[in-house]
Amino acid sequence: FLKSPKTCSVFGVPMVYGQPNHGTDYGPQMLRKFGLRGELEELGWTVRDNGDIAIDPPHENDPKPDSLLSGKTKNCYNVGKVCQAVHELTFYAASEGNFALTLGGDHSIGAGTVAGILKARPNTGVIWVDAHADINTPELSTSGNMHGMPVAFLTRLVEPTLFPGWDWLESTPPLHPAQLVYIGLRDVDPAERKILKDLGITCFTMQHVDRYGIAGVMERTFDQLYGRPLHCSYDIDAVDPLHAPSTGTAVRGGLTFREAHYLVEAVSGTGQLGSLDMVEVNPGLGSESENKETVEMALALIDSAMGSRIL
Ligand code: HAR
Ligand code: MN
Ligand code: MN
Ligand code: MN
Repeated sequence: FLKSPKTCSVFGVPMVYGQPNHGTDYGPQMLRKFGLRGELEELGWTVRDNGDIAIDPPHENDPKPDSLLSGKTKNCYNVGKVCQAVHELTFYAASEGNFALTLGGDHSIGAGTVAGILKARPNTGVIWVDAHADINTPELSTSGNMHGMPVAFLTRLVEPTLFPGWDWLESTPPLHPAQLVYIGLRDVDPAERKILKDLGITCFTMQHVDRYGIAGVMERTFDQLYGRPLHCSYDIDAVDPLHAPSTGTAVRGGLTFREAHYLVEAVSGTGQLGSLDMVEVNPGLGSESENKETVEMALALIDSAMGSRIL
């Protein structure tokens, strides 16, 4: 499904409004500054970098969600409109036979990247790599932060038309639970636990990584998603904060340096990866050396996902 010569469309989405911290908007420019294009070209990709998309800040006149259902969905309209723009970009890139690489920005944009990919490649399997499940519904979320909700929108646990800025989502195929696998979970809200169980979504938590090893987890992931094009949505907070400290919701006990890499090496090895998000890198948090370490980690993971090999 990817054309040759292999071409990578790059989209920067400097999104911050899905969570409370400044700084995720510096993710795309830092990844570029640390050498993204050169790395991709070295790996044989033709790179089409589309720059950063413009993001309008939330405005007091933005339509507000219905108060009962979704009143605490922070920046609902703004996040919805950005996701709409993002879905048009990934849809277009995928329709052209390009690899779609999206640089965040916070993880709310995952609703846009995945929706666009599903529109172009409806049977895509999604590997959501994260410490968190990001499947809170607006009603159940205790924070109201939309970076904790993209999977609830994708799986239609919420009705898009009830949320200002989200009606476009109806024009995209829903993400079926069988198309989704989580890896790296270790901070899941009680309400999310029930959702994951009720929908029967495959979750490889850090405990499963301990039990099966990362190789065993990846084998099981590919058994389930066999034959599908793959999309990997990589939240850098899946990685242990020892190696990726500059992120908004760091949780101890994450993927080691090698586990984090093996995961994307294995995904790349299937030859089925058609799109990737790298999100939640926040150069505004932590010391300068922590920023550098986190950006370098994200870049190295992108490299491995895009075909970098040890031998
Ligand atoms: N579950 C919490 C919430 O809904 C925190 C999850 C969001 N954190 C992230 N996303 N970085 O993966 O607010
Ligand atoms: Mn190199
Ligand atoms: Mn996330
Ligand atoms: Mn997370």
